[in-house]
Amino acid sequence: MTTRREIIKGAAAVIVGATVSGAAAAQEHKHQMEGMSDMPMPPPSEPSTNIATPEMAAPSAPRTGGFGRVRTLNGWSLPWRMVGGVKEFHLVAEEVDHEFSPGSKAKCWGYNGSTPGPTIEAVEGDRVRILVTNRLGEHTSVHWHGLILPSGMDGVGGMTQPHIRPGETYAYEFTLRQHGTHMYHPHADEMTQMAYGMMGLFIIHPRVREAVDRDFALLLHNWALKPGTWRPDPSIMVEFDQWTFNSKMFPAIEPLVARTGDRVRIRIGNLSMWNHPIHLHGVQFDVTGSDGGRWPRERWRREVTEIVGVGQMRDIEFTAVAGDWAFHCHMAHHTMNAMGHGIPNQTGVDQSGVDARIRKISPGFLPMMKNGMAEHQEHTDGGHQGPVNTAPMMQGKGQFGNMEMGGMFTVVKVRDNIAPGDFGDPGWYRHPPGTVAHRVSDKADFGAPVRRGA
Ligand SMILES: [Cu+2]
Repeated sequence: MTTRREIIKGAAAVIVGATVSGAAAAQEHKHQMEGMSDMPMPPPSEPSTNIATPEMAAPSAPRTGGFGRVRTLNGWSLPWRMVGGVKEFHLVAEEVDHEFSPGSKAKCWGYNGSTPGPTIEAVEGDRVRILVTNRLGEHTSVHWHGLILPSGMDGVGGMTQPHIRPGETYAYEFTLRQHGTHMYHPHADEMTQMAYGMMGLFIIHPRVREAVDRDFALLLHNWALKPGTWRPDPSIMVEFDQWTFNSKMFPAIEPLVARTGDRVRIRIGNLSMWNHPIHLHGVQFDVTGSDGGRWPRERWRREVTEIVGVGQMRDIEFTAVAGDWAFHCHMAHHTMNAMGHGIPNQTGVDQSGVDARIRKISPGFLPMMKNGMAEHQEHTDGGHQGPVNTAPMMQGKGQFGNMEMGGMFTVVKVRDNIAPGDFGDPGWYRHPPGTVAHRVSDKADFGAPVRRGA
């Protein structure tokens, strides 16, 4: 039986330059990736060439690295090392302490200290070996979603392989015979393990580099983290209350930063329990690929919203236009954080007098919704306490006021002066004079609009 110490040593050996702590490793490699994300792909003739840090280049050190070509929002790419001509990765299935956004934390499950797990990046033609160490309390397996491989490497626990029991490490090994955007996730107690956050992206680059300047990737997911609890409920089938890009919800999702004129790709995978119509403001994007790889150009479609079905991948591409552009799921409840869904509708209800009586039973009761729900953000921003460990339903401050968003929402921020490889938040867009919607009257009877029935 492998001891815990041996497992930790094994994991540390492949995560070069990081501590044995998974969370610290994630942080370390996030920083590495920030400097590496725009580095060139290896030339086609040398598909195994790495981007090496100085310690990686030391003669005695194994050849180790990761591409960091893809910017996994709020995430990271898994380093690898060459072992006898095989690109070897090491995933560790384990419990992680996760923060969805400030005010909402949970015990989740993931890989190598994060949910989603690190992105695996490789090149078409690579021979890859993926070690999977199980540090959970129950067995697991990993299914390589969308990859063409031998049946026995497909990761269906009990069917194509024995389950990976707690403490065990299994090796998956196959040659990558395709390129495109793919995923990995357990195929053992799948409902529970995915509900707790076990999933990751598996991106295979073509041998000839694609003309893309910025390459973002994210996984869509949903969670049932009931107010006042610290562990998602895997039994929930429909009534989720947290909606995430890479296990983060607005305002904790990082912006997608690009330079004006950049060709931008966003790779979107869905391992949630709902289909999500993903919408981008400001441009018509091309849908350029799916789980089936990059489509021939004649199959590209111009869209502004693309439904990413459960278990599907979609790649979208566009040429960046200066501005701040909302990027979100178009299911309006999916751009909210935790909220109750079964409450009576109070809009238009005169609650005067009732509030004082309710406060006798429930001190602190605040009547809401008479004129809509926007006041919710004012209340919570003003210090009105909701349930413990529950992110306010709507959040976010823009340069003109409350954004009243949550969940699957972030901003594509395009500026003229962004340096290659710079993904830092540039702040809010400075609109050219005369290009912002503005008030022309504060009288409700202004003008002579045509109104039915008036
Ligand atoms: Cu959605």
